[in-house]
Amino acid sequence: MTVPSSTAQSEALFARAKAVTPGGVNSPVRAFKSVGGVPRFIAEAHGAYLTDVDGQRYVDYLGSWGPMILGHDHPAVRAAIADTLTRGTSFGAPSPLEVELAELVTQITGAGKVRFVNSGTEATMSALRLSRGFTGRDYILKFRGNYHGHADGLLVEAGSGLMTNAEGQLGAAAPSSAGVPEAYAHLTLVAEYNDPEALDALMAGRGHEIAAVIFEPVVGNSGVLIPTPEFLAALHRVKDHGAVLIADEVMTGFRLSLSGATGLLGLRPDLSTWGKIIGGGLPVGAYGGRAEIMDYVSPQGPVYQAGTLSGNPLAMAAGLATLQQLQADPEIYTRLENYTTALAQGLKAAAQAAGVPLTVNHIGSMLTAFFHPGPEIRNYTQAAPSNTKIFAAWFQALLAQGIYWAPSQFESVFISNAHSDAELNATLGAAHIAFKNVSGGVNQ
Ligand code: HOZ
Repeated sequence: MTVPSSTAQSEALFARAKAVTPGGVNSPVRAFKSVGGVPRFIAEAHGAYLTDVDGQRYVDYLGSWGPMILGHDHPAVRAAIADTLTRGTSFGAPSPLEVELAELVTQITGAGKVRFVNSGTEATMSALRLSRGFTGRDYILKFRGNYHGHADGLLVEAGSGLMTNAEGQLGAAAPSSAGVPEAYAHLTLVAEYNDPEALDALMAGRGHEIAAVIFEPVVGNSGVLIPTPEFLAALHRVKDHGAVLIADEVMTGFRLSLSGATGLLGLRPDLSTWGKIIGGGLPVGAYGGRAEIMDYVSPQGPVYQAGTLSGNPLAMAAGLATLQQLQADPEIYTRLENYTTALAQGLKAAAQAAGVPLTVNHIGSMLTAFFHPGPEIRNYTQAAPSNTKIFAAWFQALLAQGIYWAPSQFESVFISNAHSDAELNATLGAAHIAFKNVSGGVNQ
């Protein structure tokens, strides 16, 4: 695939953006700080492709960081939004589509009740307040390198953009962000992911103080990390201590299976949080689970949470259309997995041929290629020493060949149903060249 080399329009927009927006972006990883170069400003997206403002076309592996499981501009989603648009855009009063989406989400996930919000951050923040209100306890427990959005108490040893600081160096301290009071961070306990003994020990000592244990059932924010069965069993044991178990399915929900990681891995969380796919590319988050806990939410119960645009009809329409498409064609998940497995195998073979150490973690339609010899990467501590410099060079080599990978070593890529053999072959051909390009730097 050939790509014209101009980035002039993106450069001009980035310069304008930097004058009026911190770092020129509305979410940090988009600025390409850890990979260098000019962030591409996107003009449009269709199917498996992004087109930037300079007219360059890329096979898209961001999928808007997860929501676009059907591919961009899916006809059914576009039609649902267009139809809803003819009746208004926001009412500030209940409307039919939010009932319909809530019925579908509870039916698919088995949640007793669900509340819609506008982002994954709002969902996790609200689920934690609810857990504190329900249990009367103050502490929460999260896992090192898991990322649950940017609420104060969750920016403690967090993953995603917090794994690479401005210089592209690893930076993990507790708290992970300026502006988070120590007093808030103090209420967040942190354990290592995939360490059941450490979790059991922590719960044995402090379980009676802990309102909630929140976790990514498959981690996407330290790169992809897959839980062991032993760790999942230990997670379920936290309920014996009266803590609310919260599965953060913002990335994995409706992606790893129709019923998310919960369905795929046989999880039994008390509460779950969703985002991304549930809004079909429009801003929606949600939290839900056991009805006796959810009934603590206002106006039924004493835990307050509200939102002007919550249940927005356009967003509900996009989410509903997306979930209906997924429900109607369960084979989608097999196709996504087959593509991802072939991608993983092809990347490993190309890296090996070029002499580049690589460990690929993948599950369903999520994948991270760690520039790390492995043999396995199961937690943040193991992922952190990955070679971010070689990753950056490899990312740029892919981009120059029309492949838009996630611009950070510590993120997942997301495959969509619009990705076909043509995109797979183009990607592996480009990756082969990219691995050769970077192989000289491996031992430096
Ligand atoms: N924090 C997101 C990835 N884990 C990136 C969000 C965005 O830039 O859109």
